[in-house]
Parts: sequence; structure tokens; C-alpha cells
Amino acid sequence: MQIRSLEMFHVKMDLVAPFETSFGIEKERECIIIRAEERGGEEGWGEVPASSGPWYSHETAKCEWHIIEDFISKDVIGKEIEKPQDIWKGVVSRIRGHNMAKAGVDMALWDLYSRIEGKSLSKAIGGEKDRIESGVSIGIKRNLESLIETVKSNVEKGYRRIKLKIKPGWDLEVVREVRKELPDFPMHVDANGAYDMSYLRLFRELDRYNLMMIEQPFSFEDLVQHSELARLIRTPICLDESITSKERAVEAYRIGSCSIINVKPARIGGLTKTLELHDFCVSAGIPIWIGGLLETGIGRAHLVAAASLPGVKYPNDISASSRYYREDIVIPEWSVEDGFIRVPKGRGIGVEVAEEKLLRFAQRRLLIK
Ligand code: OSB
Ligand code: MG
Repeated sequence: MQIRSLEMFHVKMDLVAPFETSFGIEKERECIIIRAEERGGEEGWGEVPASSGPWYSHETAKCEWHIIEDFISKDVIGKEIEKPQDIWKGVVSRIRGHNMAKAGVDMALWDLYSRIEGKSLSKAIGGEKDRIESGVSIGIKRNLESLIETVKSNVEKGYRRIKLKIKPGWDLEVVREVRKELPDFPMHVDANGAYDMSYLRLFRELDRYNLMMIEQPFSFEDLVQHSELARLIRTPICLDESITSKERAVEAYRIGSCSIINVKPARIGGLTKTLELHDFCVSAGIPIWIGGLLETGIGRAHLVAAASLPGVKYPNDISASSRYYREDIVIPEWSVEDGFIRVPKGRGIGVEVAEEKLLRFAQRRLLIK
């Protein structure tokens, strides 16, 4: 396929409710939607789920826009590409960091490629599941009553696992109270890097609550302290922010920093990189699951395809469109039935982009030929 153009849409969508983590509160979601078009007129869609500020990672929507416009697009447009992996041979592999920008383009090309091949995205990447397990991530709330109410309503909706965001001062008591309500429900916590080894006593306490895992307790740059903690508690450590590539995963594996990985395709550079990381994790015996970054329905489609891979062993942070948005930009919107999301069988991402809605949410648009 020869790529004729890339189009970027800088989108802002209100969240149905503010989402609070240890690194801040998000009330609206910013991202870049990417459309890639090839010479024959076929198109593919991807998403850069970088938000307005550098809080989850250094990437922001404005910054990734610049990286795509001024660097990535130059190496993709006009190029004859056999498969999406090919873009990783050129300029893309020389750009340090900016995995989210690379991911948005990589994903658009995977959608395009699978449409041309007449396959679903899931099949094109080697997915094997026809439905994926859906979990839900629950932010920090004003008080315990409102948290418990939110947790219960999500359990009633059928989600198969809940994840509670924690931060210093919103941790042990929160877990204890939720466990009282749901003694056996699959549950884990995510600190987004808010702690360090001086909190060892807290982690020893949390160790008593039968959590499936503790996600990213320490800094986004750390592997060593995580490996120390992993030796001192029974609850498995899961890494999110620290795993930015397959190479980082190999290091984490060698020093025992984690026994589970939350794979976010956008964090590591897209589906090409997800497949490399996935295959390493399968060979090393590290179970993975697919995490999210509040993606719109377009990014969510790529998450669903990734979650259909055989190495995915835990419920994913892939919930229904309605968990975050009043209206999504795909048709049909993503829905959860009995705790599962069906993997689409149609060509490519398997959902249609609602272009008039996309344009309504787009603040800025750029066609690069
Ligand atoms: O750490 O997994 C995280 C959302 C934004 C930034 C970081 C994280 C999250 C989530 C929600 O936990 C994931 C989702 O439902 O999309
Ligand atoms: Mg996380």
C-alpha cells in the first residue's frame, strides 16, 4: 500500500465524570485522531491518547502533533509499505521517545492494512479470542461512601474486575472498606507511581487483602525499587508506566521487578510494538493484560484487538464507551455484556467512525499530503 495522506484531528471530549488519579484530575479528554489514506482510497484510523498535560507520561497532544507533522509524516507519506512493521525501519525508529505519536500512526496503518487484507484487526495481528474480559478502573473519590457506591454500581454492570486508584492518604482504609463490601471480588490497586520504599509498611498491610496485583507503586522510571518490593510482599507487582518497550520488559524480568505487565499499546509505540512485547512475555511466562488511557472508540478498537491476543490472561481496562463518554465517535459504541466485549469480525477495527461527531469534537484539523 502506498500512503497518500495522514490527517490529524485534535479532539476534546468531556468525560461523564471527572477521573482522579494520584497524578491529577481529568475532566475532559484530549487526544489526536489519525486517519491514514492509501492511493486506492482505503483508509485506516488510529489514536494518540496523549492528554493536555505531561502527567501520565511526558507526551501531550500538542507535542505529539508536532512530532507527527514534522517528523513521522515525512517518512510515511508517499512510501510504499507492505505491512505496518515497515515504518519502523526508517525515521520512526530514530525518533527517541514519543511512543504515543508513533502508536497513533502505527495503529492507523494496522487498521488500513487489515482492511486491505480483508481481515479483522484482531485476526490480522494474531488475536484468538472472540470476546475479551472487561474490567473497570475507578478513580479517587471525595469520600468512601461515594467510592463504594461507584464500585457497587460497576459490579452490577457486570465488570469482571475492579481496579482502585490509590495515593498516600487514600489507600489502606479504602481497600479495607471495599473489601468489607466485596470480600472475594477480583480487585487490584493502581498507585501511578505515588509511593517509594519508605511506604514498605503500607504495602505489607495491603498484602493482607487478597489483591490480584499492585500496579505501578513506584516511580515511572523505576525498576530497582520495584524488584526490592516484589521480594518482600506476596501480592504480585504489575508494571504500567515503567514498561515503555520490550527492552524495558526484558530488564524488569531479569531483575524481578514485576510478575505481570499492563500493556498499553500507546505507551510502547502501537500494535507492532505490542506484538513484540506480547511475544516476549509469552516466552518468558509473564501474563499480561491490556490497559487504557481513556481512549475514544477508535483507540478502544485497537485495545480490543490487542486484548484478543493469546498472552492476555487478566481482565483488561477496556470498558464500555458509556463509562467515559456521553457520546462516542464510533458506530456502534463499545458495550459490555456479562462482563465481556465482543471482538468485531468486520474488516479493520470493525466499527465505523462517526465523522460528523468527530468533526464536532475536533478543535483543529490538518491534512498532510
Ligand atoms: O494508570 O492505568 C492507568 C487512565 C489514565 C491514565 C492512566 C491510567 C488510567 C486508567 C484507566 O487506569 C484506564 C481506562 O479505563 O482507559
Ligand atoms: Mg496504571
